[in-house]
Amino acid sequence: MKLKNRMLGAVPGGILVALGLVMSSAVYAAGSHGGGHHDEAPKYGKPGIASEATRTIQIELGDNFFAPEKLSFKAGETIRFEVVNKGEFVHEFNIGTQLMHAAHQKEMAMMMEHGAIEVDRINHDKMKMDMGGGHKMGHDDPNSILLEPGKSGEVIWKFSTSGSLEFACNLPGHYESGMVGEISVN
Ligand SMILES: [Cu+2]
Repeated sequence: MKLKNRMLGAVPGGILVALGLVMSSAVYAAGSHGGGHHDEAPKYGKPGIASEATRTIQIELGDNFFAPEKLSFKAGETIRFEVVNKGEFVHEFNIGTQLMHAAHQKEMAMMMEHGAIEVDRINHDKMKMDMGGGHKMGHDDPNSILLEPGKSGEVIWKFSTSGSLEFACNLPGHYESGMVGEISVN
């Protein structure tokens, strides 16, 4: 609703929104969204099945940190992450490679520009906005969870191959200010 008003009412706002849409289409076309995830998939595992989880790990999200900051798993292990946001800002827990996080940071910045994610809340209506080509603004990736303050959720992940990964929060500025941790898979 707000967005519609902005586009109709304020010309500069409308131009900014239009630019944002063009930029996001370019990102999708370059394959740094869906394509990128799939290309990197063998490096980082795949969504796990709850009944196969061998361990439950609790992850606390704060402003702006993770506790714990280091995780270590065996290749082939399925882990259930219980994630709770104890901070006052929206945070995410996202498992991936550095490259994937860098790509996701651009998407998160775009979501904030459009008001789909605010500093302390998620705007679920704007998350449903169609960005063209069937891509919704908000996407439900199985390797991540986005949480408002006080909320909790889970990620079930199977770590298939050995190597090093990162868990990160890709909201603007959070990764840089310390919301990144190490995952070593042996
Ligand atoms: Cu964060």
